[in-house]
Amino acid sequence: MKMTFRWYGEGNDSVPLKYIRQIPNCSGIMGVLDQYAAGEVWPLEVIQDYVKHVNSFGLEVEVIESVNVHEDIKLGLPTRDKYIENYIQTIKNLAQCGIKVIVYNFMPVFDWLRTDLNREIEEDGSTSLYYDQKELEGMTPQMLVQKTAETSGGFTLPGWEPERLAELDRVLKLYESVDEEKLLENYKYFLEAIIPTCEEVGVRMAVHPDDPAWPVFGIPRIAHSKEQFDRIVKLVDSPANALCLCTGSLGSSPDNDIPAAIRHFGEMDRIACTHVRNVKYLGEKRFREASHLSADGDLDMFEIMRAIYETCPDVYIRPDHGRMIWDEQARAGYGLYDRALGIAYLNGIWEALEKTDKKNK
Ligand SMILES: [Mn+2]
Repeated sequence: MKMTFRWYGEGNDSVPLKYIRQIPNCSGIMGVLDQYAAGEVWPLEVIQDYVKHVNSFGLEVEVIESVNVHEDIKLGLPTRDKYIENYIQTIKNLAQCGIKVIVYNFMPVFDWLRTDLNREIEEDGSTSLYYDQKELEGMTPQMLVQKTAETSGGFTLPGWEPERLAELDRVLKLYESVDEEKLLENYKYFLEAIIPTCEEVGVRMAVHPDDPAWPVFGIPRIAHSKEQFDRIVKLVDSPANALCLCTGSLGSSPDNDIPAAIRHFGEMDRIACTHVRNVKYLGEKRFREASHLSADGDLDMFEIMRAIYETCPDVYIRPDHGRMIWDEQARAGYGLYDRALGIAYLNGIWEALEKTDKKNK
């Protein structure tokens, strides 16, 4: 496995690359260039400079996240072909700079959603991201957008790009005529167009699960269960059509057995990268994010790491989110301290797996 850390770019992240390099076993970052709106081409020279800069700190960039899919592609509008062409050009440019995996999602309108970004955990006074379906039902999408922006501490949030949300009313209206089957059909069209290029240039597409793992605001969502991912990997049958298995997103629903899902798709060679974190269930469709420790949440991190170790040991891993601890000021979920603790813990599990494995041979 390759342990990595998400980084938002110079001037856009509270965590310097130098600190990331100092986390034990962390060999690279999962990067993002969020100055480009969905549908725009990421220029080759800009990616080259970015990779060179990260490399100069002794870190690799082999995974890029949030190459966002334009809504017109998800909606299946006639204008989609132009945006798909741009997407293909971005794939080629990224591949030329040594990128091996592109993380994206096919969630309409909204990416991940929370009803509170800074929920205090009573036991220890730390804060974490929190979701309550009942609270969400009392809000319009516009209200949630406003609340998220107001409580983000001035940091940009992935999936909450201003240009995407400025169009909220218009786009929500367009989705009234798109159901799950139609969305899947549009998804297939997109994958059929891009996967041949991915195969040619050696890039794997890694789709991120819906978060939370159920539909919200009546908008269709098609990527939050093992059954749905089985359909997705079959849309185009290629190792380049793969998953970013995010344990916390899929795990927001207790119906999903995460170690079993890892084993299933790991054995099929369809997991290109993983986000590993824990969640704590607080009730029906109500949860908060927890520290990585199994005992602090409801996911069994040992079984998760064992499933990775046994079925896709070469995968890229990053701690997904962390709590905000020790009074750190950072982008919600993306502070240094708790994510670094998460890596140390996951490293420990991995070492135990490796050493017991050798003993048993
Ligand atoms: Mn994730």
